[in-house]
Amino acid sequence: YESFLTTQKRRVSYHFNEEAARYHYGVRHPMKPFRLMLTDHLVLGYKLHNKLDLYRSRRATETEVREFHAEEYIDFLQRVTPDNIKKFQRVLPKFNIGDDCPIFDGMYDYSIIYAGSSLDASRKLLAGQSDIAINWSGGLHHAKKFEASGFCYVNDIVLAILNLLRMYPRVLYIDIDIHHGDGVQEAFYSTDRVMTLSFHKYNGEFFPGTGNFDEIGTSLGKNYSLNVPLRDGIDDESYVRLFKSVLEPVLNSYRPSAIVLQCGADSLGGDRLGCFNLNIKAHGECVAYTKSFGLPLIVLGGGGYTPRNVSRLWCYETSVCLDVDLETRLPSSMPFLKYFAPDYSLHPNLAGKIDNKNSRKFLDSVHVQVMEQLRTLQG
Ligand code: ZLS
Ligand code: CA
Ligand code: ZN
Repeated sequence: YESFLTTQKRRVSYHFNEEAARYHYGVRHPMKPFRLMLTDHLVLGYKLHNKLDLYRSRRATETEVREFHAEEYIDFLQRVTPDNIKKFQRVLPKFNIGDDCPIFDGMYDYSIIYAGSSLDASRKLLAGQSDIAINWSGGLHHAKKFEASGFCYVNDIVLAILNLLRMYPRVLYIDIDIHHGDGVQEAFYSTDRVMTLSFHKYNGEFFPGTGNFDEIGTSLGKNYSLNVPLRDGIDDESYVRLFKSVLEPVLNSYRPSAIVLQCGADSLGGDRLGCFNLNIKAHGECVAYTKSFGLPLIVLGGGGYTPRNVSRLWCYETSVCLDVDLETRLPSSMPFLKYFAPDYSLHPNLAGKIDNKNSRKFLDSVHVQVMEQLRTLQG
């Protein structure tokens, strides 16, 4: 019966408000919401829309955003604009506004749009109307209660998880963005109702600088925060093996009622900010493996700074959620097709450009450390 459940095709809902793609962080800024439009065109080009429950999501309300964020911070986000920013000069450092998190036109509107889609995704799961709910515009894992951080203003992940906790006793959060999921970890650091598991590049310097093994949680949350720090250049084989070998025991010991998976695309090879060697199929295999346990699942976007590869990845991962195979050759009648030149392929080779600094010995020791923390949890 169980295998019937997991091989059954699952109902997939897709939550998107195309307005999210229209905002600009600034000309030199690596975060390009336009990548969401490219993703949507690929999903449409492959005719995946016909197989999804498509929802144009609504904005998050002020009350919803306040479930996590401080009143003073939200008041500030609502009021500040590029035109009146001078009036706020004194409080900008306090809210961590600067080059990474600039004040651009419609910044608050953009934030409540992507957060609204994650909230819609959580509601769809809670209502039992969807098995897998996707929001590629979400996954902004660095935003804190009192401040913006790393291109993130409102933490849509925390808001969605808080909503899931109304019904589900335990939620597992998995983060495969190349950056540490610090905002989500911090929000649930002292509770055992959310386990956070982030895979990321770590050397103490790489943004945000956190995510070593010793960040395990406090009080009731002790050992419910798991970190998998990695070095430059990790390849498909090692990453997928490590991901599976960690996730299986995590699921068996924690037994979550639902999973939230952040699929940051900056862990792909060839990313403008990243330094891993992953191909699209390997990244997608992590999604497929997570899905194979048959738990209610929210799938979110996140980082990803080479738009042509971000959109290829998230379109492919949409197909993984749907259990449908896609032609490797991209659909020929599609706006923006020129972005995918010269290969026009869903699976260009993205690997091999960066030296792999993760030796077998290092990865084995990473695995051992995570297993030891899990053992403490059961004891
Ligand atoms: O996880 O490394 C940093 C912080 C700095 C260096 C960059 N300067 C601008 C500020 C101080 C220490 N910030 C990172 C943030 C990475 C956020 C990842 C988000 C996510 O993927 C989830 C969505 C960073 N890396 C690269 C940049 N910032 C960056 C590169 C280029 C530019 C242009 C615009 C702005 C200033 C020049 C900028 C930031
Ligand atoms: Ca991560
Ligand atoms: Zn990232």
